[in-house]
Amino acid sequence: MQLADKNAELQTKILFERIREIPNKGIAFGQQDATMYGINWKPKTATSKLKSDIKEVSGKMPAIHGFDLGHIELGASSNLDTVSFDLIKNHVRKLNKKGAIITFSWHADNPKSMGTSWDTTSVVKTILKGGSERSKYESWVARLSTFFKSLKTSKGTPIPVVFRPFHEMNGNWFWWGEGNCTPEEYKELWRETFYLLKQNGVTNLLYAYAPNIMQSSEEFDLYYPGDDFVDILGVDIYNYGGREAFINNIQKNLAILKEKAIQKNKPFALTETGNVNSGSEPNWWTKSLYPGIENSGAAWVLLWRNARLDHYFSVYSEDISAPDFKEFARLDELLFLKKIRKINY
Ligand code: BMA
Repeated sequence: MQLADKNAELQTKILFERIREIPNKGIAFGQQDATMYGINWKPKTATSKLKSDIKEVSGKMPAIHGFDLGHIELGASSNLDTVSFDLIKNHVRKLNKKGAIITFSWHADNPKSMGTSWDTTSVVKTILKGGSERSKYESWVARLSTFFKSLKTSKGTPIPVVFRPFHEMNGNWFWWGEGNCTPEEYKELWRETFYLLKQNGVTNLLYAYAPNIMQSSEEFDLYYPGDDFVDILGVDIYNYGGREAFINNIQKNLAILKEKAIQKNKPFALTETGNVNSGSEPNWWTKSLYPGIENSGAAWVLLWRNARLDHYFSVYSEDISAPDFKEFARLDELLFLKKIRKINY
């Protein structure tokens, strides 16, 4: 099986094979920023032992760890959520050593207006080859590349990671999203960014393409940059429409991904999810999330971040869903760090 990056490091190829093996064992559990902060805590120092709300509740560390690179493009020292990039690197190194799998999203600012990712000022065309903001965009990808190349073990071996840029493109909220550029421009943005990363010597990435909830399999194809530019298929789904709709959406969307994944011979994952009504659904884990992902063939499920009490998507020790999470985490199908480590690490 060829990766999108034909010059990928051996470590990158091994990571891909590990990911492909996961569905034969179960589904890996992940969270965004799991070790960076949680409800009412932050790591004290860079040398503190890794902590996570998930572990506090269940005794188990997530297997998949997501981080965001928004503002790396600006040369900033911390990301859009004020998480330090040095601390991210430190945790990536520690987590990689424990056998965890790392995935990065990129909430990049709008290169034209310099507003946030959610600033939908028309911009994609201007950063493609020949566009007025091209040189700025190239300098942004250069900074991104420097970051990826700096991910190394203490012995200097490259740390392979998943990169999931320009996500939820079938929604209209990001500058790279639906209505803010054409599907052709989107695909070109993806491919040109891929080539820039390669030109800059980045060889430790698996590329993940992840729309938001899809109504049809055509919606997946509309923005898909092509089999030669993607390694992992994903989808982001939250429970805005209530329990039944959430379960149906996950089942339907993972079935779409599974069909594509078989055709393309690539793994797939629920790359973002979370309870938007956290704090009010005691049995969300076993009665909402699990029925959606059970036996789906997905490699992982990644819960979004536990930022603060009015913005958290999973569970913490005092949470109403904590007892249910313990039950969920005990299911044989759910794979946490120790089990993932055993998969060819
Ligand atoms: C979003 C929210 C934002 C955050 C962004 C990147 O979905 O959680 O608060 O800035 O992700 O982490």
